[in-house]
Amino acid sequence: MNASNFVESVDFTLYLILGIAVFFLVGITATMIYFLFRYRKKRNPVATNIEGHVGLEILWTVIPTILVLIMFYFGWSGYKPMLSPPDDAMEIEAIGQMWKWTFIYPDGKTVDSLVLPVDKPVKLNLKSPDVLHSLYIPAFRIKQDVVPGGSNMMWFIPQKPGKYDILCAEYCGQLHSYMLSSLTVVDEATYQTWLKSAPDLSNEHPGLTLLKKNACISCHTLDGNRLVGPSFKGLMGRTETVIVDGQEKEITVDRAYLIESIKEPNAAITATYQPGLMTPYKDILSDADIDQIIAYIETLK
Ligand code: HEC
Ligand SMILES: [Cu+2]
Repeated sequence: MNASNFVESVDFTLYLILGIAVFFLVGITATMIYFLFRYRKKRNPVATNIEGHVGLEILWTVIPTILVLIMFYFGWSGYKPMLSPPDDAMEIEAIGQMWKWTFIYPDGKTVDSLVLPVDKPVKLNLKSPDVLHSLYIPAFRIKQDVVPGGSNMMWFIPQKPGKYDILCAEYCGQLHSYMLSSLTVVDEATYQTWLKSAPDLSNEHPGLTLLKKNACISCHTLDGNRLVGPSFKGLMGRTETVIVDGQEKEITVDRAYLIESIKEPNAAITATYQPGLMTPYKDILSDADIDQIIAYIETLK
């Protein structure tokens, strides 16, 4: 059994095109080598001026046209079903953001790697709050751009239990490679158990949960190390240089500054860091969420 319902048609088309390409590579190379010997100077001392050959020209126009149309036929008939998900497909939001995938199930369960039941059609609604990403599941032979402001989707039927890679196939900045995730296909019963199991967050600070959920920690560390953005460790109360409208300014990090930095990161750019990388979270995080995050940052002394 194939990993997904699209493996067969995509692989067939690939091998068909590869087969035709190899056939011509070998055929043309062999003919060239044969001509090299057959028409070398010793055997063919006077060059022949060939004016053209209507029959041959028709032949090498018609045959490649037919071959290209055959490739198109299989390419198109394999691609077309990818555009029409069945009505009973389970719909999951798939959010690609710098640099993390987030999947939201119909019941609100939010995870960073997919678990799906075998033999059930699934439709992923692809969203990006920042830049262009591309959701790619190589084993399933599917890939689709995730366009900010757009509403692309992809669908498939997982057919074989197992664990498969999910990648971002569109270079989306420094930590693009962090967008490696996974898709685990399990039987229905295991899936139902998994769906009901809530991750144990009892000991986790709600602010930390938010930092994880919103992928803040793909750019900010909690341990003092510099990543794409400044570390959250010891951030509250720190004196730092920020750039406001091109002017350097010394500030002491306080609540108001943190709120502004999260809502409007480009209002004041922390010196030595790149502007424009962090998404403004003013429409993404509620004030209560931001309160939790700041409360957590305060604990990182
Ligand atoms: C794509 C990378 C990226 C993500 C994701 C990101 N940030 Fe940032 N952040 C930056 C960069 C780069 C800076 C420094 C430049 C600036 O001030 O805008 C920064 C600055 C900050 C600052 C100011 C730090 C200082 O030392 O002045 C805070 C606070 C902050 N981010 C919080 C967050 C929170 C909270 C989230 C998640 C909701 C988040 N960031 C997500 C890249 C990111
Ligand atoms: Cu990406």
